[in-house]
Amino acid sequence: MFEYAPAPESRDIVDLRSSYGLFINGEFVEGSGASFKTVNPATEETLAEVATATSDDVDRAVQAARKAFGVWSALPGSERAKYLFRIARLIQERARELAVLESLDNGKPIRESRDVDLPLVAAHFFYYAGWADKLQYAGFGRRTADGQGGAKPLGVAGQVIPWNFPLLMLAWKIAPALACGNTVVLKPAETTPLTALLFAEICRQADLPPGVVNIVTGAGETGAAVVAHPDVNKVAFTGSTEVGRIIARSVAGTGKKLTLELGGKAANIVFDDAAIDQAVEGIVNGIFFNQGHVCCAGSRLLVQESIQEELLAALKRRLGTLRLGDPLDKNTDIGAINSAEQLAKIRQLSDLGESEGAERWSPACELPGKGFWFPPTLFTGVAQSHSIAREEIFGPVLSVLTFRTPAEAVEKANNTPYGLSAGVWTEKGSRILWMADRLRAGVVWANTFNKFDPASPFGGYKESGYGREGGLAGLEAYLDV
Ligand code: TXE
Repeated sequence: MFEYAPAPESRDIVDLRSSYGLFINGEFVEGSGASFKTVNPATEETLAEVATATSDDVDRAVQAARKAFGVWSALPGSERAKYLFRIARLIQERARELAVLESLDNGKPIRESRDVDLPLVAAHFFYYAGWADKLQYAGFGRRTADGQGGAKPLGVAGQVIPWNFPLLMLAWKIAPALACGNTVVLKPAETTPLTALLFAEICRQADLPPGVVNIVTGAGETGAAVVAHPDVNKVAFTGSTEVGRIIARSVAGTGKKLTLELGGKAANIVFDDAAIDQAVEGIVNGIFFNQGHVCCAGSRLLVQESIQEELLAALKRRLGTLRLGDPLDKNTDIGAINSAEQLAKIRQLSDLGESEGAERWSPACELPGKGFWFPPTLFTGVAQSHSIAREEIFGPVLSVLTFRTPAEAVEKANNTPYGLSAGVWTEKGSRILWMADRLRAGVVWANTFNKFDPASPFGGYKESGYGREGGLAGLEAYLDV
């Protein structure tokens, strides 16, 4: 049978250099630490050598940001907006290049980086550009003579981000910080530094004043140096709960403001009156989007007992149609796992699921010989006490549990130390509101999942962290009122 197969997105669009430096004070400079390799997780080939910033390099970056803060914070909001709009437009102009580079470095399907990540990245810069000259209307203090409102920027923001949405997490952090008049030292994750460095080039292209954005690459020690620097006024972190705890402890008592966006173990709850086909699409999107490397992934499926059989049969049929493979192929649904370490964690937790007594199922699926891959996986017969029902796997692994009543669904959904998101599938509007009131989660999606909008605040309850990113609430994290 003839199958339509469009050519893979060409990697030639990316001007990949063999080595990359740090971006400090508007210049690319060498790092003082030993460089590290960033690899393509789909092939294990080295993409580039990247500089490691030592604490001395971080100090230079913070000093540059401190100096730039005087200039940047004194600009009228309308001027800062112009830069942010310019950056947003440049992101749109260079979107294909950024999307291909993101897929190369991260392993995510090009369909996602091109159609989800990049449009959202640009949207965040447009959205916060729009706020830069309207902060006085955002309710942050009263208007002052300079028209900037009674709220003041905090100073230098130290931002540490993860590898699952490298450019989008950068946008979530940098756009609101800059709109409010702060300057930034950002550390991308060590397995995905490349799009942040291309973003640095875009800052230059936009003529952003030197020092307003600084990018320091390296591993956890570089992140820790950013967090610990005494001249950093605000710390924003997205990553593991474990590192979030370390950061919260190290920041305690320093007067630095802190926002944390940590792990999750979200429940996707399907009631017996839900539109089954629609719910199946939402479940698939909820856990297999971005290989399940999503903090708000719907990694626990709670299905009402009476429709369990029907729903699981439909879900298995759908999983059989997912295509795993080359992230640059436009037909690919599931790309590569980001790193060997993450693959080992997914394998270990999945094996544990089996040994604890849950039943494991995957569709027939050939894995490429090289690179880091894991098939879409379903566990049924999962008890709440099982590790796979409690721990964040951060991979394409779904744990299925059942419930009988709405109250039981709420109880099971909330039975987790996390509280980032949840999904509810039902045709009954009143039930959606009833559930949303009771679910301890920062976001509750109804008859959809993984929907994002720059105007909507995002963030967690409980061990998923504190503070909000996005929307008006996202500005609050970068202002003193
Ligand atoms: O995260 P880390 P890892 C979860 C997910 C995943 C697990 C481990 O469950 O399997 O965490 O991933 C920097 N001070 N999430 O090990 O280590 C690090 O260099 C300052 C959920 O990759 O938290 C990177 O830039 N910074 C999550 C960033 O922190 C430090 C996304 C995140 O890395 C540091 C990622 C330190 N002491 C993983 N140690 C989400 N919420 O979306 C490390 N870093």
